[in-house]
Amino acid sequence: MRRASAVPARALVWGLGVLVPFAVAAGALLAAQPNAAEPKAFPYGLPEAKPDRPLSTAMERLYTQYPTTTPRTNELFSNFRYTRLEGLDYHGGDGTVSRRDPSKVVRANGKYYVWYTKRQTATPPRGAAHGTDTVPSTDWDLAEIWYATSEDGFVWQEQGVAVPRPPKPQPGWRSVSTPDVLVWKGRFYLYYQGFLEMSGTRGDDCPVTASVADGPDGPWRPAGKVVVPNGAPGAWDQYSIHDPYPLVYRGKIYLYYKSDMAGKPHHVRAQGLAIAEDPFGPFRKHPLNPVLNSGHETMLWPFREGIAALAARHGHEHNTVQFAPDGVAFRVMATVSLTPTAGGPYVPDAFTDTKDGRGITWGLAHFTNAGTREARHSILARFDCDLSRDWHNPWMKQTEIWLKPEIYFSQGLNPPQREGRAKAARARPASDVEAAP
Ligand code: AAL
Repeated sequence: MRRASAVPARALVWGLGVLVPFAVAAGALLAAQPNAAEPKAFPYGLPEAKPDRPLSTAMERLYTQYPTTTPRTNELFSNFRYTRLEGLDYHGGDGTVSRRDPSKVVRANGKYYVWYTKRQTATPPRGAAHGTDTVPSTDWDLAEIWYATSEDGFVWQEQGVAVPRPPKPQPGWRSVSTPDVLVWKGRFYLYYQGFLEMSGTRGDDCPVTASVADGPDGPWRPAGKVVVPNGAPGAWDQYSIHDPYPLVYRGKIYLYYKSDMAGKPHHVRAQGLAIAEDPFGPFRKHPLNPVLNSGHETMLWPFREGIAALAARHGHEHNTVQFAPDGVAFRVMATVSLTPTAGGPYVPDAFTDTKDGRGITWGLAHFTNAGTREARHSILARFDCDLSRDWHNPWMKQTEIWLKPEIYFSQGLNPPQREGRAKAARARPASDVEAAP
């Protein structure tokens, strides 16, 4: 081996000049290479199929809980758009006329039909303490069930009373309210709350009764008996059976309903299922009731081989759309906002015993805070949505709703709350940062 001193200086410099930058570059390259042990990052572009790799709880949920990876393509996610109805008069908004809790919309005789609670009283509601035979305690007290029709779903003509209050002691003598419709073997059935006492006396307690007719225009013959009874003493639905909502599913009548299993002051609403082979019962309550742990007024529709539901207003899962492949095991499929209250959707396959539910695109709902505080009453309104497998409107698949600042400020603190927070803010120790280690 020749001694170094023998290596000409230039060759050495040349050698170093090549090797060093190469070594530096190789080092940088190596440093940039993900350390072989480092797992590759989650891929850009959100793959449709669940990647075969360790996933965070949130990404695991994205691929296992929801029907699609984004709300944009989720048939069970939608915005809700609202339209004021034309054709219904509210007596100048003085609180003596109120329409609320619309049924599902049914298409028959070439037009759309809807049934609802109508209160026409000398005064607006005055609370249970002031309720009398003519003064209502609540907005749905001393009420009847009326109906309206429409050619297009926007302009409605009130047709008259469908179910008046029956004589005492029949269920509903105090008030009949919150109807929903079933079509079974060619006949029409209305299910509704039948009050046997003034709402607010103990709670909003009532069972459900029903009426039948050969056509949507009646005449309606009351069952004259309780059809969906309250639960046994101690049961979650012992006091109230509300918002009866029948669908035809698996060859039977699947009637969903709401109950309140805690009462004042906290009220815990949940929804149950009662099944029958005959419209006037007996209805068997599902042993797993309640089948929905959230929501208020019931709103459901056949979807694929199962049943979908909107749970609005109350509970951990309020403002969610849920799906049960068997009509019982509901899971959250989407989070939604500005949801319709007491939604009565137009469900073309509600009574066809479909195994392939197509979904919904519109319906009626109510606003219960119309008028001034002294003249409080409810109005019906139309909602449009895209919870359909046959209709795709990207405009209805936006997760952001830009409401005017005034809407947020209208939900502001009341003066005592603001004063309390200002006082607490001033009372805090002079600084939080000193505390920082
Ligand atoms: C509605 C419904 C039922 C209640 C009352 C009138 O939202 O849940 O009908 O009894 O409120």
